[in-house]
Amino acid sequence: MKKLALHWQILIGMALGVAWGMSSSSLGLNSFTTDWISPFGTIFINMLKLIAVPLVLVSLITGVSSLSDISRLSRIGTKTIGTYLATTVLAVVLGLILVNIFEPGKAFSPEKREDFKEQYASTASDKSSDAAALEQQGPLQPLVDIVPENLFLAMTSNGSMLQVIFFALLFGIALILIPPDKAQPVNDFFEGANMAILKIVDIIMMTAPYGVFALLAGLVVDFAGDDPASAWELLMVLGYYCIVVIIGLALMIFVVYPALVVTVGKTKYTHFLKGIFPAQMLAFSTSSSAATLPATMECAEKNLGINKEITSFVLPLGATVNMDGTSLYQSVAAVFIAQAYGIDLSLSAQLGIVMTATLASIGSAAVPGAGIVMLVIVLQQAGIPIEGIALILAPDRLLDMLRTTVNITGDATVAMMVARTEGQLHPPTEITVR
Ligand code: DAS
Repeated sequence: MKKLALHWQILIGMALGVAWGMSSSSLGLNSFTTDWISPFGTIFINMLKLIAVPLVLVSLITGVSSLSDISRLSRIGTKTIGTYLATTVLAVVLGLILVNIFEPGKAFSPEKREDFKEQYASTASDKSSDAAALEQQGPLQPLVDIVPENLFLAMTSNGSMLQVIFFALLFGIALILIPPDKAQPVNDFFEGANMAILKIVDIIMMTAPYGVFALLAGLVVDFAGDDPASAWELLMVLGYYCIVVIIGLALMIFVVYPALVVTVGKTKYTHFLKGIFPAQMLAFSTSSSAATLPATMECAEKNLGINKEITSFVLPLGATVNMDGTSLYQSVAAVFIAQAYGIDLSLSAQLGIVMTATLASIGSAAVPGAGIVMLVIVLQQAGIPIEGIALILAPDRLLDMLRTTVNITGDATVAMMVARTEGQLHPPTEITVR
């Protein structure tokens, strides 16, 4: 019998987890669930936390050092990287605006939010007191804190992910600047390490159906206790949270990208959407920008008429470092969790999220579930309890399909913009550009 695709397995694990959690209290299985099922959810979250630092370190070093040929394509390279960064920051800011307007995390009842706060009081209070302490140290302290004094300390669980990212960027740039014959062996090592770590992400994601089942069963039992009715509250609030993310992703697809494709790309958006649609469908079903890359390139060349020398540079780079959907999702998810735990993030903390979510999405691998792994970095940096990931893991797979679709649409948008401004568009075979 054909094996079910991973995301369907995860959705089934999710549904079974909720069903188990909802029936557990009426079957008197709450303590069994807490003692014998929930730990597997904790193991799953610990594996995500385990892989986050090595993933950031290696994928950023590999990503930055692979930009070495950009120095030769400096004009196109600068334009591409600059536009990628601009659309990513725009996506994060859009996410922050939406999550602060709709406040999905505050939809939990006050007593539930108190529960969350008590359950993780130690984590929340340590972190928020750190953040408070940070506030008192002066305006440039967040900048000072980006530079680690000890890389290995930065990589510990109390460390700062931004410090790891800072080192990775520095190391990648250094690799570009040293003689190519000296850099090559190091690049080869990190290429191999990157592949190995992505394989670990694959393995972790293979346990996802079981991890999500255990997490959700435990979450519903913790949340509902002996009152199954309040489990509905959890589902309703999660539904609200998903709607906020989906509104943000839809605004990217139907407002931000059209504005860029029409004004800079000088192309009708209906033509653009029709041209990129096959790749969007593949992104939706695979949840992987990397797996969709060949289709994105073919749609860009054949349907949108973008020359190969643009697509062969802009799209592979975009699939690796440009994840607008992921960065928007991370900013919404981070603030949603903070709201649920009653942590009011100051403006500077939210601006910190802009920086971390942008960098985290650059470091996110183009594989299923990468966005949730990198969310650990955004939470850690903002002092938000990482255990909050359990709250949002449930719908993550569906949201991953949607944000991956936005990710590749963003890549194609930038390719269209760069091609138009470089005069690198040819009349496509199937559809004429008006
Ligand atoms: N699935 C990732 C991608 O391939 C995005 C994510 O996990 O957020 O783009």
